[in-house]
Amino acid sequence: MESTTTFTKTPGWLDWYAGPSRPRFRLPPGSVDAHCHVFGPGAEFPYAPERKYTPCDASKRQLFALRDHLGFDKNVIVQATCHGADNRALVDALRASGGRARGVATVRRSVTDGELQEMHAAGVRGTRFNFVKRLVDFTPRDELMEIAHRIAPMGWQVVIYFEAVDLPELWDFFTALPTTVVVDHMGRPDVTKPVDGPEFELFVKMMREHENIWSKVSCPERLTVAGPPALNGEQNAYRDVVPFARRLVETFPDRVLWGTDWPHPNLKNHMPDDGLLVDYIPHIAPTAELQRKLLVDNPTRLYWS
Ligand code: 0GY
Repeated sequence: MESTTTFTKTPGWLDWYAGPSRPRFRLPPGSVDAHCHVFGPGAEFPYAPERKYTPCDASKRQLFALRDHLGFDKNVIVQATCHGADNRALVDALRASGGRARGVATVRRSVTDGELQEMHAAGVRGTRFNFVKRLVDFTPRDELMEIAHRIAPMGWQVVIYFEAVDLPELWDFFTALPTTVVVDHMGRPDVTKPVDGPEFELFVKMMREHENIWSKVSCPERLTVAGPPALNGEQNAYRDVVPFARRLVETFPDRVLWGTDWPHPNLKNHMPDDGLLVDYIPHIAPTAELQRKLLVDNPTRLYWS
């Protein structure tokens, strides 16, 4: 049995950036960081035995301090795979947020109605299905669909995380989901391919044909090949990701969300300054109206109404 106090982070794992700059971009009042995590602390909320990585601790107190520093009003905290389906750290953070955080949990078929109701009361509004093979073991689709049908009447959404190459195979499952569906990080496009090439066109087609499907236009630091300004010396941060995110923001302005992804799991090359990540937002949402929809109206409608 693993001691709860001896978690050693995965080799190569970068700690989150403790001194983020203050963004030059002023977030509109009521802005929501709609994708972030809490990790442990492991001594209080042990990491799951089935996890594929061990992160560094990133507590609710540190998350709320970042929220205030960057100028966000609220958070949507997403259950990360290192906590499996043990949502205690997430629920603890939601309860401590004073109504300023909502959550997306991970649940298994064995979850009881009472547990779902308890999570709902704490502020959980969705469940996450992860299809990224390096992060999770396979779960049969019928089990996931059963969960989706149980949470649908509660007004919960399904958040899906997958790689672009897997979309053709997952299409039928995604488009049959009975809830609002939110895609993490634009379905992880390969940004070395053209923004109007067949791979990203398929993603755009899914959003066009299915009005219940939304996308987070987050994680340029995860998708970029060109790198951040500190590495390549360019002014326009994450310039190779901009066309993909901007296309979604301009095509589906009422169905996009943005989040920091703090504390940035599994980054081994560079750890972003979250202040600079906020400064990326006007590159993908160039007008005040698009910014307000992306940061305020859309997440508020989805999570607080
Ligand atoms: C993210 C991305 C990653 C990890 C997880 O739940 C997780 O472990 O989502 C990743 O490794 O790409 O959005 O946090």
